[in-house]
Amino acid sequence: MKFAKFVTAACFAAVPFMTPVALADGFSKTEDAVNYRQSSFKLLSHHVGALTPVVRGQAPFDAAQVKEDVALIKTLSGLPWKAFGEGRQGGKARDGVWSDNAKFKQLAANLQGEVDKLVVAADTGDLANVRTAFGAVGASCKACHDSFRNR
Ligand code: ASC
Repeated sequence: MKFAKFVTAACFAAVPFMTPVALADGFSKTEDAVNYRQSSFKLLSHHVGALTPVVRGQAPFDAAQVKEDVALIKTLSGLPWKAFGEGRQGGKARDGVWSDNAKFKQLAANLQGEVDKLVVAADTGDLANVRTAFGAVGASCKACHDSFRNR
């Protein structure tokens, strides 16, 4: 084997040993997973919070702005879940996230189902529709917090 080829082969052979131990979720440390999910929840809560005064009639209903917030809620509500993998305990997450994982996943899926309905409601441009769908989204946030989030 030529020297250059040998060096190349040796380098590739070393790759598995150089890669930081990463679980299948793509985070190299649990702290990164906790930061990822907390960051996405924070942004999610910002855009949910932006709609709260609108559905309460305390801020004007701007259908285009609502659609923009709802589109972000749709994207953001899909993000945190991959950061709750095996061994990623931390933050305000209760142990139940892992010990009762089927229920946690069901509640996460419920949220995403209600958000899909909110997208449809926002597309109608009708505040009453948005109000109803938004209420269900909020209820699904709360249902999961009540079971799985420490105060
Ligand atoms: C929010 C927010 C939550 C939910 C929840 C709904 O705006 O930050 O966690 O709504 O309070 O019950």
